[in-house]
Amino acid sequence: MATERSLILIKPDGIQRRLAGRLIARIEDKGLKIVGLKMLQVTTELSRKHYEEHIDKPFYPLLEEFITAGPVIAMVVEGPEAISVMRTLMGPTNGREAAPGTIRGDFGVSRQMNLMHGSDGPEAAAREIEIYFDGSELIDYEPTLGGWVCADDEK
Ligand code: IDP
Ligand code: MG
Repeated sequence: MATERSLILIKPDGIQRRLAGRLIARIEDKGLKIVGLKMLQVTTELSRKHYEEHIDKPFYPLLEEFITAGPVIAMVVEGPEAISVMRTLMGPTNGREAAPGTIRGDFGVSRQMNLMHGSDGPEAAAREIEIYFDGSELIDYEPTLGGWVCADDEK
C-alpha cells in the first residue's frame, strides 16, 4: 500500500453551482488530506497541457471551452492509494451512469460537466501536480487525527 498524491480540480460547473464547499467536504469526510489548494483561471494553454492526451479527440474543443469558462479550485490530495480512492469517490466520467453515493452520481447528469477532475494514475498525478502547483505551495503537515484514519501499515 502506498501513500499517494492526486491532482484534483473542482471544475467551473462545481464553482458556478456553488458546490465547492460540499465537494471539498466529501474529500475531508473520506479521511484524505488536502496538502495544497488554490483558485485559478485555466487558460487555453494550461488546458492544452493538462488535457494533452485528449487534444486530438472530437470533444476537445468543447472540453477546452468548458474548463476555461470560469475559475476552478485545484487541490493536491494525499492519502493511502489516494489516486484510486479519489476516482472511486468521484465515480465514472458520465454523471448519468455514476452510482448514487459517488460525487458525479449525486451531483450531476452530464458527461462533460462532471464537477471534478482526478488524476488517473501515478504518472498522470506527478505530471498534473507539477502543471498546477509549485513545490512551495504544497504543505507537509500531520493532522491531529491522522492516527485515527488508518493503521500504520496502511500508510
Ligand atoms: P475522466 O475525467 O473521468 O478521467 P476523461 O475521459 O479523461 O474522463 O475525459 C476528460 C474530461 O473530458 C471529462 O471529465 C469530461 O469533462 C470531458 N469529456 C470526456 N468525454 C467527453 C465526451 O465524449 N464529450 C464531452 N466531454 C467529454
Ligand atoms: Mg481522464
